[in-house]
Amino acid sequence: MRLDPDSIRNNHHRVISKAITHIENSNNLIQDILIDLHPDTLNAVRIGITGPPGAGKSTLVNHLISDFVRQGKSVGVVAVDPTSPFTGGALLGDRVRMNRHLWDENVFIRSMGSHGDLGGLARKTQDVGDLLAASGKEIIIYETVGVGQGEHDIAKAADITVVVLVPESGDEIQLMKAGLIEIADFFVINKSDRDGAGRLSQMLRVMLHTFAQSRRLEPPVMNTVARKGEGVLEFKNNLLIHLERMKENGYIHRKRLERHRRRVIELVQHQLLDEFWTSQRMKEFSGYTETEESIETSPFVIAKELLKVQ
Ligand SMILES: Nc1nc2c(ncn2[C@@H]2O[C@H](COP(=O)(O)OP(=O)(O)OP(=O)(O)O)[C@@H](O)[C@H]2O)c(=O)[nH]1
Ligand SMILES: [Mg+2]
Repeated sequence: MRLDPDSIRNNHHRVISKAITHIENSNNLIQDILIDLHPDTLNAVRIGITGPPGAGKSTLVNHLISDFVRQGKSVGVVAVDPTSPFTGGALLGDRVRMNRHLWDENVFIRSMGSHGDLGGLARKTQDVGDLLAASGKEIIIYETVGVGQGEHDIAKAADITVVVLVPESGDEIQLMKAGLIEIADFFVINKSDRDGAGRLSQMLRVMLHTFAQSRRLEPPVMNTVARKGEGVLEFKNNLLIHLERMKENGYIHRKRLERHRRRVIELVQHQLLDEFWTSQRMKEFSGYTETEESIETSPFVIAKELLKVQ
Protein backbone atom coordinates (compact mmCIF):
# COMPACT_ATOMS: atom_id res chain seq x y z
CA MET A 1 0.00 0.00 0.00
CA ARG A 2 1.67 3.15 -1.20
CA LEU A 3 0.78 6.50 0.25
CA ASP A 4 0.74 8.62 -2.87
CA PRO A 5 -1.61 11.27 -4.25
CA ASP A 6 -2.97 9.05 -7.01
CA SER A 7 -4.07 6.33 -4.62
CA ILE A 8 -6.08 8.96 -2.83
CA ARG A 9 -7.50 10.34 -6.07
CA ASN A 10 -8.45 6.77 -6.94
CA ASN A 11 -10.42 6.49 -3.72
CA HIS A 12 -8.37 3.77 -2.03
CA HIS A 13 -9.97 3.87 1.38
CA ARG A 14 -7.08 2.17 3.17
CA VAL A 15 -4.62 4.69 1.82
CA ILE A 16 -6.97 7.51 2.84
CA SER A 17 -7.08 6.06 6.37
CA LYS A 18 -3.33 5.97 6.54
CA ALA A 19 -3.07 9.53 5.27
CA ILE A 20 -5.52 10.69 7.92
CA THR A 21 -3.42 9.04 10.61
CA HIS A 22 -0.45 11.05 9.33
CA ILE A 23 -2.51 14.22 9.61
CA GLU A 24 -3.53 13.30 13.16
CA ASN A 25 0.08 12.71 14.15
CA SER A 26 1.25 15.90 12.45
CA ASN A 27 3.53 13.84 10.24
CA ASN A 28 5.17 16.19 7.76
CA LEU A 29 5.09 13.52 5.06
CA ILE A 30 1.50 14.47 4.38
CA GLN A 31 2.28 18.06 3.39
CA ASP A 32 3.56 17.28 -0.09
CA ILE A 33 0.60 15.04 -0.71
CA LEU A 34 -1.83 17.79 0.31
CA ILE A 35 -0.02 20.25 -1.95
CA ASP A 36 -0.31 17.84 -4.87
CA LEU A 37 -3.99 17.18 -4.18
CA HIS A 38 -5.00 20.78 -3.68
CA PRO A 39 -6.55 21.41 -7.13
CA ASP A 40 -8.85 18.43 -6.53
CA THR A 41 -10.12 19.68 -3.19
CA LEU A 42 -11.99 22.73 -4.34
CA ASN A 43 -15.36 21.44 -5.43
CA ALA A 44 -16.71 19.42 -2.52
CA VAL A 45 -19.51 20.92 -0.48
CA ARG A 46 -18.69 20.99 3.23
CA ILE A 47 -21.57 20.75 5.65
CA GLY A 48 -21.01 21.26 9.39
CA ILE A 49 -23.49 19.73 11.81
CA THR A 50 -23.26 20.82 15.42
CA GLY A 51 -25.46 21.07 18.49
CA PRO A 52 -25.72 19.90 22.09
CA PRO A 53 -24.79 16.35 23.11
CA GLY A 54 -27.43 13.82 22.19
CA ALA A 55 -29.48 16.22 20.04
CA GLY A 56 -29.69 13.62 17.27
CA LYS A 57 -26.85 14.82 15.05
CA SER A 58 -25.60 11.35 14.14
CA THR A 59 -29.11 10.10 13.50
CA LEU A 60 -29.63 13.01 11.10
CA VAL A 61 -26.25 12.48 9.48
CA ASN A 62 -27.07 8.82 8.85
CA HIS A 63 -30.18 9.89 6.98
CA LEU A 64 -28.23 12.46 5.00
CA ILE A 65 -25.62 9.88 4.01
CA SER A 66 -28.24 7.41 2.80
CA ASP A 67 -30.13 10.05 0.83
CA PHE A 68 -27.04 11.44 -0.83
CA VAL A 69 -25.79 7.96 -1.77
CA ARG A 70 -29.16 7.04 -3.20
CA GLN A 71 -28.87 10.15 -5.34
CA GLY A 72 -25.58 8.82 -6.67
CA LYS A 73 -23.38 11.12 -4.63
CA SER A 74 -20.40 10.12 -2.53
CA VAL A 75 -20.00 11.30 1.03
CA GLY A 76 -17.14 11.73 3.46
CA VAL A 77 -17.92 12.14 7.13
CA VAL A 78 -15.58 13.44 9.80
CA ALA A 79 -16.84 13.11 13.35
CA VAL A 80 -14.88 15.59 15.39
CA ASP A 81 -14.83 14.96 19.09
CA PRO A 82 -13.27 17.89 20.90
CA THR A 83 -13.79 16.76 24.47
CA SER A 84 -15.40 13.65 25.85
CA PRO A 85 -16.47 10.47 24.12
CA PHE A 86 -19.82 10.64 22.41
CA THR A 87 -22.88 9.99 24.52
CA GLY A 88 -23.22 6.58 22.96
CA GLY A 89 -26.36 7.24 20.96
CA ALA A 90 -26.57 6.55 17.26
CA LEU A 91 -23.43 5.23 15.61
CA LEU A 92 -22.39 6.97 12.49
CA GLY A 93 -22.62 4.80 9.45
CA ASP A 94 -25.76 2.89 10.24
CA ARG A 95 -26.13 0.95 7.01
CA VAL A 96 -29.70 -0.11 7.54
CA ARG A 97 -31.59 -0.54 4.29
CA MET A 98 -28.60 0.47 2.28
CA ASN A 99 -27.01 -1.42 -0.57
CA ARG A 100 -23.74 -2.53 0.95
CA HIS A 101 -21.71 -2.23 -2.22
CA LEU A 102 -22.95 1.26 -2.98
CA TRP A 103 -22.08 2.21 0.55
CA ASP A 104 -18.57 0.77 0.50
CA GLU A 105 -17.68 2.69 -2.64
CA ASN A 106 -19.24 5.97 -1.75
CA VAL A 107 -19.03 6.51 1.97
CA PHE A 108 -15.99 7.14 4.12
CA ILE A 109 -16.38 7.83 7.83
CA ARG A 110 -13.68 8.75 10.27
CA SER A 111 -13.69 10.13 13.77
CA MET A 112 -11.00 12.41 15.09
CA GLY A 113 -10.12 13.27 18.67
CA SER A 114 -8.21 16.27 19.87
CA HIS A 115 -5.41 14.45 21.74
CA GLY A 116 -5.33 17.52 23.92
CA ASP A 117 -4.42 19.76 21.01
CA LEU A 118 -7.60 21.75 20.49
CA GLY A 119 -6.14 24.42 18.27
CA GLY A 120 -4.63 21.81 16.00
CA LEU A 121 -7.91 19.98 15.67
CA ALA A 122 -9.52 22.67 13.52
CA ARG A 123 -6.55 22.68 11.19
CA LYS A 124 -6.45 18.90 10.95
CA THR A 125 -10.17 18.68 10.33
CA GLN A 126 -9.76 20.87 7.27
CA ASP A 127 -6.85 18.78 5.99
CA VAL A 128 -8.93 15.62 6.37
CA GLY A 129 -11.78 17.34 4.53
CA ASP A 130 -9.33 18.09 1.72
CA LEU A 131 -8.19 14.47 1.49
CA LEU A 132 -11.77 13.27 1.28
CA ALA A 133 -12.63 15.88 -1.32
CA ALA A 134 -9.64 14.82 -3.40
CA SER A 135 -10.77 11.20 -3.19
CA GLY A 136 -13.90 12.24 -5.03
CA LYS A 137 -16.32 12.77 -2.16
CA GLU A 138 -18.74 15.40 -3.35
CA ILE A 139 -20.22 16.01 0.07
CA ILE A 140 -18.15 16.34 3.23
CA ILE A 141 -20.02 16.29 6.53
CA TYR A 142 -18.40 17.39 9.78
CA GLU A 143 -20.24 16.35 12.93
CA THR A 144 -19.19 17.84 16.23
CA VAL A 145 -20.67 18.32 19.66
CA GLY A 146 -21.32 21.97 20.35
CA VAL A 147 -19.84 22.45 23.77
CA GLY A 148 -17.78 25.57 23.49
CA GLN A 149 -15.03 25.77 20.94
CA GLY A 150 -15.95 22.85 18.72
CA GLU A 151 -18.85 24.48 16.96
CA HIS A 152 -16.82 27.56 16.11
CA ASP A 153 -14.10 25.45 14.54
CA ILE A 154 -16.69 23.58 12.53
CA ALA A 155 -18.30 26.81 11.40
CA LYS A 156 -14.93 27.90 10.07
CA ALA A 157 -14.25 24.62 8.31
CA ALA A 158 -17.69 24.31 6.68
CA ASP A 159 -19.44 26.08 3.82
CA ILE A 160 -22.74 25.80 5.63
CA THR A 161 -23.28 25.24 9.35
CA VAL A 162 -26.34 23.44 10.63
CA VAL A 163 -27.15 23.83 14.32
CA VAL A 164 -29.30 21.01 15.68
CA LEU A 165 -31.38 21.88 18.74
CA VAL A 166 -34.03 20.02 20.71
CA PRO A 167 -37.26 21.43 22.17
CA GLU A 168 -35.58 21.79 25.57
CA SER A 169 -32.72 23.84 24.13
CA GLY A 170 -33.81 26.87 25.98
CA ASP A 171 -34.86 30.42 25.69
CA GLU A 172 -33.75 33.30 23.60
CA ILE A 173 -31.09 34.51 26.00
CA GLN A 174 -29.43 31.12 26.30
CA LEU A 175 -29.24 30.80 22.54
CA MET A 176 -27.75 34.26 22.15
CA LYS A 177 -25.24 33.57 24.88
CA ALA A 178 -24.16 30.34 23.28
CA GLY A 179 -23.28 32.34 20.17
CA LEU A 180 -25.25 29.93 18.03
CA ILE A 181 -27.05 32.68 16.21
CA GLU A 182 -23.81 33.96 14.72
CA ILE A 183 -22.52 30.64 13.45
CA ALA A 184 -25.73 28.98 12.23
CA ASP A 185 -26.71 29.14 8.58
CA PHE A 186 -29.51 26.67 9.17
CA PHE A 187 -31.40 25.45 12.24
CA VAL A 188 -32.97 22.06 12.83
CA ILE A 189 -35.20 21.43 15.82
CA ASN A 190 -34.89 17.68 16.18
CA LYS A 191 -36.92 15.50 18.56
CA SER A 192 -39.93 17.44 17.43
CA ASP A 193 -42.02 14.56 18.75
CA ARG A 194 -41.56 16.29 22.10
CA ASP A 195 -43.41 19.23 23.61
CA GLY A 196 -42.22 22.71 22.84
CA ALA A 197 -40.81 22.06 19.35
CA GLY A 198 -43.31 24.35 17.64
CA ARG A 199 -42.76 27.08 20.19
CA LEU A 200 -38.98 26.94 19.86
CA SER A 201 -39.01 27.06 16.07
CA GLN A 202 -41.49 29.94 16.14
CA MET A 203 -39.38 31.88 18.61
CA LEU A 204 -36.23 31.24 16.61
CA ARG A 205 -37.79 32.46 13.39
CA VAL A 206 -38.91 35.70 15.00
CA MET A 207 -35.53 36.16 16.59
CA LEU A 208 -33.59 35.46 13.39
CA HIS A 209 -35.81 37.87 11.52
CA THR A 210 -35.27 40.58 14.11
CA PHE A 211 -31.52 40.12 14.18
CA ALA A 212 -31.12 39.51 10.47
CA GLN A 213 -27.68 40.64 9.40
CA SER A 214 -27.68 42.32 6.05
CA ARG A 215 -24.65 40.47 4.72
CA ARG A 216 -26.20 37.11 5.47
CA LEU A 217 -29.30 35.22 4.52
CA GLU A 218 -31.84 34.52 7.18
CA PRO A 219 -31.23 30.96 8.40
CA PRO A 220 -34.17 28.61 7.77
CA VAL A 221 -35.61 26.72 10.75
CA MET A 222 -36.92 23.18 10.24
CA ASN A 223 -38.47 20.58 12.51
CA THR A 224 -37.48 16.91 12.32
CA VAL A 225 -38.00 13.65 14.15
CA ALA A 226 -34.78 12.02 13.02
CA ARG A 227 -35.40 8.74 14.81
CA LYS A 228 -38.48 8.17 12.68
CA GLY A 229 -37.08 9.82 9.59
CA GLU A 230 -39.75 12.50 9.68
CA GLY A 231 -38.89 15.78 7.99
CA VAL A 232 -35.46 14.52 7.08
CA LEU A 233 -35.85 14.56 3.31
CA GLU A 234 -37.35 18.05 3.48
CA PHE A 235 -34.41 19.09 5.61
CA LYS A 236 -31.92 17.83 3.06
CA ASN A 237 -33.73 19.42 0.14
CA ASN A 238 -34.02 22.77 1.88
CA LEU A 239 -30.40 22.59 2.91
CA LEU A 240 -29.35 22.25 -0.72
CA ILE A 241 -31.67 25.06 -1.76
CA HIS A 242 -30.24 27.30 0.92
CA LEU A 243 -26.73 26.39 -0.11
CA GLU A 244 -27.52 27.51 -3.66
CA ARG A 245 -28.82 30.82 -2.34
CA MET A 246 -25.68 31.27 -0.30
CA LYS A 247 -23.61 30.63 -3.41
CA GLU A 248 -25.62 33.08 -5.46
CA ASN A 249 -25.24 35.93 -3.03
CA GLY A 250 -21.49 35.37 -2.82
CA TYR A 251 -21.51 34.32 0.80
CA ILE A 252 -19.95 30.89 0.21
CA HIS A 253 -17.14 32.38 -1.83
CA ARG A 254 -16.37 34.94 0.83
CA LYS A 255 -16.40 32.20 3.45
CA ARG A 256 -14.03 30.03 1.42
CA LEU A 257 -11.62 32.88 0.85
CA GLU A 258 -11.69 33.70 4.56
CA ARG A 259 -10.93 30.06 5.33
CA HIS A 260 -8.09 30.03 2.85
CA ARG A 261 -6.51 33.14 4.35
CA ARG A 262 -6.87 31.85 7.89
CA ARG A 263 -5.25 28.57 6.98
CA VAL A 264 -2.20 30.33 5.60
CA ILE A 265 -1.90 32.44 8.75
CA GLU A 266 -2.28 29.39 10.99
CA LEU A 267 0.30 27.41 9.05
CA VAL A 268 2.80 30.22 9.37
CA GLN A 269 2.16 30.54 13.10
CA HIS A 270 2.42 26.82 13.57
CA GLN A 271 5.66 26.64 11.65
CA LEU A 272 7.19 29.55 13.56
CA LEU A 273 6.26 28.03 16.91
CA ASP A 274 7.72 24.70 15.86
CA GLU A 275 10.96 26.35 14.86
CA PHE A 276 11.11 28.45 17.99
CA TRP A 277 10.73 25.72 20.60
CA THR A 278 14.00 23.95 20.03
CA SER A 279 15.20 21.65 22.80
CA GLN A 280 17.73 24.31 23.72
CA ARG A 281 15.02 26.92 24.26
CA MET A 282 12.84 24.43 26.15
CA LYS A 283 15.76 23.81 28.47
CA GLU A 284 16.38 27.50 28.99
CA PHE A 285 12.69 28.09 29.61
CA SER A 286 12.62 25.37 32.28
CA GLY A 287 15.71 26.90 33.82
CA TYR A 288 14.16 30.38 34.00
CA THR A 289 10.90 29.17 35.50
CA GLU A 290 12.09 26.31 37.71
CA THR A 291 11.81 27.83 41.16
CA GLU A 292 9.03 29.59 43.01
CA GLU A 293 11.26 32.64 43.21
CA SER A 294 11.38 32.81 39.43
CA ILE A 295 8.03 34.63 39.46
CA GLU A 296 9.95 37.61 40.73
CA THR A 297 11.51 38.00 37.28
CA SER A 298 9.26 39.80 34.82
CA PRO A 299 7.84 37.51 32.10
CA PHE A 300 8.87 40.20 29.61
CA VAL A 301 12.48 39.75 30.62
CA ILE A 302 12.33 35.96 30.37
CA ALA A 303 10.66 36.14 26.96
CA LYS A 304 13.34 38.56 25.73
CA GLU A 305 16.07 36.23 26.93
CA LEU A 306 14.47 33.25 25.19
CA LEU A 307 14.14 35.19 21.95
CA LYS A 308 17.88 35.91 22.10
CA VAL A 309 18.81 32.21 22.28
CA GLN A 310 20.27 31.00 19.00
N1 LIG B 1 -37.39 11.22 20.81
C1 LIG B 1 -36.49 11.33 19.85
N2 LIG B 1 -35.28 10.76 20.02
C2 LIG B 1 -34.37 10.88 19.03
C3 LIG B 1 -34.66 11.59 17.83
N3 LIG B 1 -33.58 11.56 17.05
C4 LIG B 1 -32.62 10.87 17.72
N4 LIG B 1 -33.11 10.46 18.91
C5 LIG B 1 -32.39 9.68 19.92
O1 LIG B 1 -31.51 10.50 20.65
C6 LIG B 1 -30.34 9.77 21.03
C7 LIG B 1 -29.09 10.50 20.61
O2 LIG B 1 -29.03 10.51 19.20
P1 LIG B 1 -27.68 10.76 18.41
O3 LIG B 1 -28.02 10.79 16.96
O4 LIG B 1 -26.64 9.83 18.85
O5 LIG B 1 -27.33 12.22 18.91
P2 LIG B 1 -25.97 13.02 18.71
O6 LIG B 1 -26.35 14.45 18.71
O7 LIG B 1 -25.22 12.51 17.54
O8 LIG B 1 -25.18 12.68 20.05
P3 LIG B 1 -23.64 12.99 20.39
O9 LIG B 1 -22.85 12.77 19.13
O10 LIG B 1 -23.32 12.04 21.45
O11 LIG B 1 -23.59 14.42 20.84
C8 LIG B 1 -30.47 8.40 20.41
O12 LIG B 1 -30.95 7.52 21.38
C9 LIG B 1 -31.49 8.61 19.31
O13 LIG B 1 -32.22 7.45 19.01
C10 LIG B 1 -35.97 12.16 17.69
O14 LIG B 1 -36.30 12.80 16.69
N5 LIG B 1 -36.83 12.00 18.73
MG1 LIG C 1 -23.18 11.84 17.39
